Amino acid sequence: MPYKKILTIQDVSCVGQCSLTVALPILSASGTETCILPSAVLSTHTGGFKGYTFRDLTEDIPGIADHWEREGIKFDAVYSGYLGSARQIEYVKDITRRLSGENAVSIVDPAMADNGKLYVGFDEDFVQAMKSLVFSADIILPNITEACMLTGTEYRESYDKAYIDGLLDSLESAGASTVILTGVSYRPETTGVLVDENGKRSYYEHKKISKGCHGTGDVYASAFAGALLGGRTLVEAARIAADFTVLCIEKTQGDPAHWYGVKFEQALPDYIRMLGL
Ligand code: PXL
Repeated sequence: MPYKKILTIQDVSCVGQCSLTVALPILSASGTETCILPSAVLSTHTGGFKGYTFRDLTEDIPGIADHWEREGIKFDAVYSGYLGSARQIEYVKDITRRLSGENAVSIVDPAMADNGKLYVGFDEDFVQAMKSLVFSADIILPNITEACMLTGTEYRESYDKAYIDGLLDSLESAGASTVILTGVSYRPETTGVLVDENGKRSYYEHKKISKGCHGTGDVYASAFAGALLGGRTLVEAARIAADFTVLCIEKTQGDPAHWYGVKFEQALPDYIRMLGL
């Protein structure tokens, strides 16, 4: 099994099971050396808690990157998630350019919106800045809302295959190469993921348990990145990540007190088994 080194750049939400507190354990469990660059520290995520703290770490990023460059550190993958500002987006592009090793892959989860709405704190300028990162990446993992915002497509609650094909066409014409479009649901009882590899499309349909669980986008993207770096194909990695995410939701449903995230820790042994480790 390959031993790859990934850098993941996203915030630390101390409580809430998203971003780095999800990415680091999942990527490590995949057998991948996981380096982190925290873009901000929040007391909790912004999706439902009130009065959270936010410490912006943008100022620290250039010095950290310069140090890594002086040390000759290179990564096999750079994976970014939730970012706090347009300036951070520029830094992610710069780091990807300077610190990617040979054949490195850049993975961008444009974590900024869901269910037709931007997350708290984001605006249209941020969406514009995110476009430059997304359309220069090797692999992107938007949900339908994010794909709409990145392409100026009208968001629809219900849609058909033609709408999704049009969305993927728009992403491709804007410069996307490989797209993993999450949360594509053609039937009420199922959802799925559409993998578009330079126009070659395949759909993996799976059980839909509940709508819009917090942090599942981060769980999905991290499990996907770990499987990919562990040597799985794009389609295999997309399926493993979907099966793992469903399991995480199943382990959480039925516990209304746990509304803020999923109990992914309890499914990590299954993830490791899915990877054949
Ligand atoms: O899961 C995405 C995410 C990451 N980080 C923070 C968030 C969110 C979603 O709301 O608020 C701080």
